[in-house]
Amino acid sequence: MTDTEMPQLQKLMQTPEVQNAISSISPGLVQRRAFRPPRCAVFEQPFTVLEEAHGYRFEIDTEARRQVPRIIDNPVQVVIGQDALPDEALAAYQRRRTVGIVFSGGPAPGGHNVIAGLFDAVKAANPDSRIIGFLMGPDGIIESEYVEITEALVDQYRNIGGFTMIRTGRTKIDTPEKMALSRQTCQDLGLDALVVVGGDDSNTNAAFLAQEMMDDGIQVIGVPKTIDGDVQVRDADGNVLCAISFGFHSAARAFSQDISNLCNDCSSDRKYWHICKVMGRSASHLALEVALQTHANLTLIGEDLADFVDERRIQSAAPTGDTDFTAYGITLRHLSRVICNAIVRRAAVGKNCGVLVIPEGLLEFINEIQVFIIKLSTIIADYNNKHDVDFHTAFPRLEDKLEYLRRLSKDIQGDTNVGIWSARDDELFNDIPAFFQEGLLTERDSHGNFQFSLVETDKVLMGLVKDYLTILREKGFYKMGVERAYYKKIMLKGGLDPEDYAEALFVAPAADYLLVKESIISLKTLKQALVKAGLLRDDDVVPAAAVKIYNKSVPNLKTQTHFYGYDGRGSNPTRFDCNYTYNLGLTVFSLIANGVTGQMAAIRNLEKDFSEWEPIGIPIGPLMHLEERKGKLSLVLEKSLVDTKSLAFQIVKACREEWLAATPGEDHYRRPAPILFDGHSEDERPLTLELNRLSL
Ligand code: FBP
Repeated sequence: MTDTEMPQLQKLMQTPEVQNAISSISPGLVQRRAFRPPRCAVFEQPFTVLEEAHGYRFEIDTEARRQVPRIIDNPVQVVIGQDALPDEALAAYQRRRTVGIVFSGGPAPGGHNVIAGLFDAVKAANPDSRIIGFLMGPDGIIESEYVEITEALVDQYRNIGGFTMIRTGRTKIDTPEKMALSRQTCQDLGLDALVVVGGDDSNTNAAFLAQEMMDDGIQVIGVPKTIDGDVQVRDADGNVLCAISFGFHSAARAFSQDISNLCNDCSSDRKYWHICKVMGRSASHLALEVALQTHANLTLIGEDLADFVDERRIQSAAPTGDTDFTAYGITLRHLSRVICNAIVRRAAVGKNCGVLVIPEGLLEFINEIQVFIIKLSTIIADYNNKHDVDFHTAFPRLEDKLEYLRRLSKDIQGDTNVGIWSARDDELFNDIPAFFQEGLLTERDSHGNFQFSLVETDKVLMGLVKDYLTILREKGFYKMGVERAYYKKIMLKGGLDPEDYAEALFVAPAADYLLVKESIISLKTLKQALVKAGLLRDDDVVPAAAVKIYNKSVPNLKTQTHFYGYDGRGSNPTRFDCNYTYNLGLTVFSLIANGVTGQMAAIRNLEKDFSEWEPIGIPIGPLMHLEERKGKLSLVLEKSLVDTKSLAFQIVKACREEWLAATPGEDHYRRPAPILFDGHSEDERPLTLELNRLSL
């Protein structure tokens, strides 16, 4: 740019048109910020009280009763709207409060609206009340890092995705020191209540904090967050209290939009299989919703694979009267065969393309891998408990880690974990590719969870798929089907009789898509087939048209891998999540104002119309049970996995064949609308909820 052009550019940049184009305040942002979610009917009244909801039953873990005795007998409570309160109750309701709030774990769309709902309710009850936002997750509580949440701050983030306002972190308040520091911060700030917005681990933390801070008069309330959708609450009789955690719908819709675009792309040029790994650390809820939203050609559901029974193995063991236990549960190899089958069948009808959805937590449902994950988690946790330096610092390189495992298997480590890692484990582990070994040895998160997002599950699986497809191609079982009309055109153009050649070339010469015979796997075998059929002599050259048809039948699998996770986690919330989270914020205040602690705010009837939504408080203590974490049993909230008996799953299963579309003609993709904020094209709620409601 010349010196004379520079001032001109600067002048131009000041014009409203350019300013408008480069402003970070987009029209969509303005619209989102201005939106005020509707309130559940009970919040239309100025006050609320809590009523015990009878008829719910929990099976309480004895360890939970021992560790959180003061909140374990909390009941389920329903929020009821009131026009007026008796004087004493009114004073308690409206008293000046300081409420702290923290985000914990991964972001989930809608988090800002929890703050907005809480802020609006707190300020409506008493404009002098304060809200403190702890920064960077639980670390903010431990280290007393916080901001005061003001109206201007709330207005900046209404209906906006991310946890940007106060950010988040994964630290767990899991030691007496961290608990003491957290308690000190809450006391120093004069908190009346602390709100923990998080998933299973964070709500577990909330329960312990509630127990610990009861004597300080500090109430602790949890909020069910996670895009994974695995925080769902039912009582012991299966009655639904919380159908889904917030953030799930928005993330699923964001993933579905992108995956639907891939369906459009791949059915246009028919040259790629798109391999889409979709977040969801353990449960496959997101993959299931994506399947319903997009009708991708093949969606794997971890929970379904865990139920797999290899009938052939059972039958072959039957005559001996033995049970072949290896028949239960799927292996990686077998799973790769399932994928190959889909690819081969679509290829046979000319579809050298497709969309495969893999849930991030898939490996947890594959027997042989799950065993490795559990064993390695125990070994790493045990090492960390016994040594000053942690496992990953002590053994930074993969070779060092493998050497440690080798020594362990040979009983020369002087460690108590001898026996966990056998010579056979070592042998099997050494058989897998280095990148996968690294993945399985990867650092566990602060809760001791295996970090599935760091493992290239798709790469492991597709490696096996490609190897097996090569074998199938060499054996002549994997071919591209050639369209009959195309075949005819090429042969006639080459001066050959299509009917004569069809008999020699194809398995079923009358079909719409013609499959070249298994024995024809090269130009040499093509010539042999034509000679055998009397169409050529030994010294003839294979006609160009026949070569062209043969080449057309040779498959060439090209894949593109995609990971859908962080993008959806950061997406703007759908209207469902905006409404859900804002009302969760209002519910949190009702629980606080009515003096309870150790409860999780929730909305009952999420699967129904908004007019039927009912804000409730769910006791956290009874939801806790013992699970293996960091090599020992710990109390945590039970994760909800996909129920393979649920209607949503059964419908996906029933549609599998149709969505695979291994038939001539169009695929059956569904095109979900983008996450719109107004208009009527948006789904009212997750399709999973919509369907499961029908079986409730
Ligand atoms: P939360 O359970 O904390 O909401 O997070 C879930 C999740 O989004 C998983 O789907 C994913 O495996 C994980 O977070 C990734 O975590 P990180 O942010 O540590 O990479």
